[in-house]
Amino acid sequence: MVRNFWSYFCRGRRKKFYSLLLLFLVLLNAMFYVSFLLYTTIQKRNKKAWHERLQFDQDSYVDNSGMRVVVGHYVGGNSGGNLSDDTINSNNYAPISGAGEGGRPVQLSPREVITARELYPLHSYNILVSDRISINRSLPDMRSESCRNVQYDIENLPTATVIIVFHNEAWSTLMRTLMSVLLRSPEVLLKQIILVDDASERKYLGKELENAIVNLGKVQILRSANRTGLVGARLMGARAATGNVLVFLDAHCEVTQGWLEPLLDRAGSDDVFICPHIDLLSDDTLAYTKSIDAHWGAFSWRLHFRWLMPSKEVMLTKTENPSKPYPTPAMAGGLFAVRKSLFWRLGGYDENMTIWGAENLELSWRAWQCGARVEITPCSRVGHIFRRHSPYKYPGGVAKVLNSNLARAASVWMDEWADFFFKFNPSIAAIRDQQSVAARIELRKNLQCKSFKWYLDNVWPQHFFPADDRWFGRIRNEKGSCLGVVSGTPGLGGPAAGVGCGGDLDVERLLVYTPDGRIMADEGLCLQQGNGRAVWKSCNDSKKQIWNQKGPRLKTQDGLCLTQLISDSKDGINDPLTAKRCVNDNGQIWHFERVPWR
Ligand code: UD2
Ligand code: MN
Repeated sequence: MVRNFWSYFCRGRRKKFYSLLLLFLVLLNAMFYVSFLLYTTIQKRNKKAWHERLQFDQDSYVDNSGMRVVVGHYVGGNSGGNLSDDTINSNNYAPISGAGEGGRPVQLSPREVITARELYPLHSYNILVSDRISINRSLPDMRSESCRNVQYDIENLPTATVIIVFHNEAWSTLMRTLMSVLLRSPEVLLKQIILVDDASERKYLGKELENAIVNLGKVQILRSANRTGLVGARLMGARAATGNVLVFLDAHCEVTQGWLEPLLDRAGSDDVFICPHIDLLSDDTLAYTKSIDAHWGAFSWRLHFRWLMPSKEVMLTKTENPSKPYPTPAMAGGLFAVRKSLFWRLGGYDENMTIWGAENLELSWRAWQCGARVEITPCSRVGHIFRRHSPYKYPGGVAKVLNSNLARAASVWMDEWADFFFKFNPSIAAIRDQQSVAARIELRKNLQCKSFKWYLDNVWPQHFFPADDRWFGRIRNEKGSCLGVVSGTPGLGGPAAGVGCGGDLDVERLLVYTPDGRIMADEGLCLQQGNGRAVWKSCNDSKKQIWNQKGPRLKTQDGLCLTQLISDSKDGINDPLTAKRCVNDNGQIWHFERVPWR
């Protein structure tokens, strides 16, 4: 047949030629097909938002608003693993021309990746990559069009003292932070830069650092004799500041064009702690990526800082006036500007907070409750390396350090909600009495600060904490299991299921039920009617998050009943939940078991 086919067209040499041609065409076609496949895969990958393209470990995740949320942060005590003293103490900064310019990622060869992995615990970011990028690298202008159009009266802005505290920071990241400030701040506005060394042990941060900054003018180093922590170090810097406005930065940041003016413009008003919009410097490639426009800061029941979607009102002002600073319930803590007089008038920092943690919440509550504000300006863009673990030691242990700081902040500022926090965190309650907070309570009294209730009602009415006008407890199904979040990653939500009920202190099983019918869990998750199963989703205004209590049933807006299905799982937990036509079924009967929250 095939033979006949060929002989129909041609014979001999011609036949050979045509067979080759056909083969060639088939090959060409295959090549096109493969390239097409490759192209579409790459396209598909690139179509995904940047944050979906990144892969994180269990300790961090990207939440609904696209912000990287660091969860397992409190892992201290890893100061380099088995690395030699030589490695730990040497400065291997060796920039390669063009590497990382324009904020682009730096890729390593497979062999280098192995070395980079070994060195990673030293700083909890890729030091090999950082050492290749010039400390003067260029960055794109990250501002929106409307921010670029704002005109500042530079001559009349207050001056800045930039304070950068560090403990065992890498040379290249510290210097890049410093140089980015020097390169991108108007000369007249930058009064001084103070580096505060919190008792670093690394050799290169000694004389070598001093030599490096000696000719930079404006830059000075203060050194703390003992490891005090970031609060002590920042206070040291603040005491030495001669500028009108204090601007704090972590030691692994890069500021972009126009970063300083909007901060000083707003800080001039003397009633606000103003934060830049924090972008992301990848801990792996050091690429500079924008973080999502719509975010503000808050915290979970355990008082872990979280980025969340801002309120509806804020979203509206953001659309109407994208260059306007907007309020945030809490600040991340590391990057902010404040008029020096306001900083001291409101009591600086709680000096008894050591090493790391909780000072950002304490400062945010103090600011709001004592008559000032905390805001984010979208026009100041600063990149920061968010890390999964703390690379440095916590003298006395991470838990003790962090818990003491949290206990201090909660006891002074949270009123009834401090009782809630301590009740469900007994290990922190146990050290509550060891904190001497009399001076801070005195400060609160002298400043005539408002209550935590006022703060929740006015600054963060969207909060997911229990309150007197909300029901709090366990919601148990007639079939035995309880409503609860099963996802291993806090804040991520996912399909809802009936889970084991646990005891009264089992905070994962405890829920808030609001008067308007929202079932809220910790981390700002609300039970939502999904397409099939019910799901845990970030609380929002959707009607699908409203569950009306009708007798023992929970009904959706369209009259369906929240139903506990029974799957074949033997332990009786993780049985799917859904909204179904209401029938005579025990899976639709829910018992509200109140648990006192304080
Ligand atoms: C965030 C804040 C950080 C601080 C912290 C809570 C941002 C971007 N970062 O965690 O500023 O508010 O939450 O406490 O908002 N350091 C010392 N001495 C120490 C420990 C740390 O000087 O004993 C320095 C450290 O070198 C760094 C800065 O303090 O420059 C912040 O520490 P971090 O980067 O480990 O904190 P981060 O960003 O995870
Ligand atoms: Mn940091």
